[in-house]
Amino acid sequence: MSRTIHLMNGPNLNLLGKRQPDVYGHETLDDVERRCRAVLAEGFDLKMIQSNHEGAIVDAIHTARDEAVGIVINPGAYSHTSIAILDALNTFEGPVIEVHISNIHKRESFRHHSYVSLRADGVIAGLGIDGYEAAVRRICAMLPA
Ligand code: CA2
Repeated sequence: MSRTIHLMNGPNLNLLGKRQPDVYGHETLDDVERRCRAVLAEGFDLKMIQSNHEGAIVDAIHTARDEAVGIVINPGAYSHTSIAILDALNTFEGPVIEVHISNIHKRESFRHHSYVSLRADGVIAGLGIDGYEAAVRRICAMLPA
């Protein structure tokens, strides 16, 4: 039976590839899913989740407690505000990698701090959507057969 990695995206990331290409590029969340599936190690599967709602992301993390072996998460703007998402991730036992498409440290100061980073085993920022692929590869490597 395959082991499932949950790839979660927070608010406004459904617009990826459709607005602000100067900041977030031209590729869509469907492209992210296709590229991440292509780098999955043998025996792993991927489930994509996107929500614009904080509570729905908390619920998705609770579901991941039963279904997922690892989480890749771009919490979007909730990275900088959400203790609820941090608390939920603290109940998850597997590896967690936080991804930001843009380099949050080169942007406004309110983006420099992420609550989620307090839990993340790794943080990737500024690699565009390549960062998601790197995170999926890393989670597979952290969970050998
Ligand atoms: O760089 C990232 O991945 C962010 O998590 C993206 C968030 C932002 O609030 C974080 O500070 C950094 C915003 C996501 C907005 O996504 C859009 C995508 C395309 C068009 C418009 C918004």
